[in-house]
Amino acid sequence: ELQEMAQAFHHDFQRFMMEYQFAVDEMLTKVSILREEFLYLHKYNPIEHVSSRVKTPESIMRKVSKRNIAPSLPIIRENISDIAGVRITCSFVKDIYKVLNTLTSQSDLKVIQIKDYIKNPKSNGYKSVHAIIEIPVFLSDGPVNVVVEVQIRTIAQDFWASLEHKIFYRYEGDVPAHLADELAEAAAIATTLDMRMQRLHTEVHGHDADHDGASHTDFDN
Ligand code: 0O2
Repeated sequence: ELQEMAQAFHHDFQRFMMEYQFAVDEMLTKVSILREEFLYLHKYNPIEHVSSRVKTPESIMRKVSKRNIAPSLPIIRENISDIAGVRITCSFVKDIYKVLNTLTSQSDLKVIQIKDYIKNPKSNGYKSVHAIIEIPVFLSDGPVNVVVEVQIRTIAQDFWASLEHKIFYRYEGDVPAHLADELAEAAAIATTLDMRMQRLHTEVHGHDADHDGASHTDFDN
């Protein structure tokens, strides 16, 4: 009987993890279509890089224990929104909102929450836009809605976040004050760099490169 229970649990867990992987695959297809279409319409690519991951069971359990929630699959599904993650890196801040708006207006997606850490940076200096999105995945016995966290950031914000993440883990969350200060300063420099790069880009390409999504003339031609 115990073995049967273990088998059933194993089956449920495998299926749980697979659903998140499929959701990532679906989202990656959407992002790749957007990227190619943008390039075709505007001869310009707003997406620099795309990466993805499904959280490991260890990392999921770490969050479960940190949040003090019950380690059951339905409760985890309900409470942890970044099991499936897609990260989109853009050259310019304007492109972040362009990509965000195009993606979140797709009719098969349901936007659960937008966390705009560019408008409201975290106290450590972290900047990115997070979109918590529900995407349907079609399995043999019907569709399931799966939550994916899409993080959209500039190259400079990504550079900063990856170093901060390493430092944060190195000190197990207790970053020494002088490092925290330097990180905050580096975040401010990254913001200045993003503004300068955007200004240069606009000066060279004009506001052509700024319009939101596809203009009507693009479709009419
Ligand atoms: P990993 O290794 O990327 O999976 P919480 O996750 O509890 O801090 P919340 O509200 O549950 O916060 O989720 P939120 O704000 O959407 O953040 C989830 C993910 O965003 C994190 O996942 C990071 O990837 C990224 N993130 C958020 N804040 C920071 C930050 O201050 N610095 C860096 N470098 N990344 C951040 P994980 O699970 O922490 O890590």
